[in-house]
Amino acid sequence: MSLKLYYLPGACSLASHISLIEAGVAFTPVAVDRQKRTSEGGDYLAITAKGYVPALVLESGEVLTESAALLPYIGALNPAAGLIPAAGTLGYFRVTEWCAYMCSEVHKNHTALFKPGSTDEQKDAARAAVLQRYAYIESTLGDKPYLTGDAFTVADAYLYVTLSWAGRVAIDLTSVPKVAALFARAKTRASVIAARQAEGLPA
Ligand SMILES: N[C@@H](CCC(=O)N[C@@H](CS)C(=O)NCC(=O)O)C(=O)O
Repeated sequence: MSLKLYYLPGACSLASHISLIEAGVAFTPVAVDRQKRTSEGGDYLAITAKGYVPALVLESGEVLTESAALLPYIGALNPAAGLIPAAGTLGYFRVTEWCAYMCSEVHKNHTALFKPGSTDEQKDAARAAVLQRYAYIESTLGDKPYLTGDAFTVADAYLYVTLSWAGRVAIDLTSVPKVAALFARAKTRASVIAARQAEGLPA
């Protein structure tokens, strides 16, 4: 059995989708809808009782969830792709540090922006919190094209995805030009273009 990625088009699972393509490993993408039905006609809750994407079914049949774990796992599938340094090195933990930051600080601060019924005050507070996290990233980038240097890592895939939501949730990236440049750079990667196409997203 090859790897299987369960995704919701354009959601955080897009980072795993991009990373699997970057890693060059064989996998099958399976869409999940808001009613928790899979494009294979199954019940997504039977794959993971968590109900949310992403979930990666491994060759053993075990299921791995949580982007902060999944992305380093995918990166480690093919060390030659350079998506994460060797496990146990400081470089490895730098990338996992960024994955954790992306998940708990950037991604989760979007919640009010996507939740039906959020008030304007809640949305404004969420935008300010996300922009404050992007400002931190801006302050660390220097001349680096990506978060940790020249290499596009799994953490950059996650950052690309949250940045791809910015227009939709009215987050203005003008004050973070290096972050906006990273987004523009990531957008042109073959993996990003292919994953978006596979998920039926606009180019
Ligand atoms: N802690 C999870 C959160 C994943 C998550 O928030 N997934 C969202 C999409 S970005 C989702 O599946 N939402 C649909 C739902 O919860 O029903 C992770 O980091 O992977």
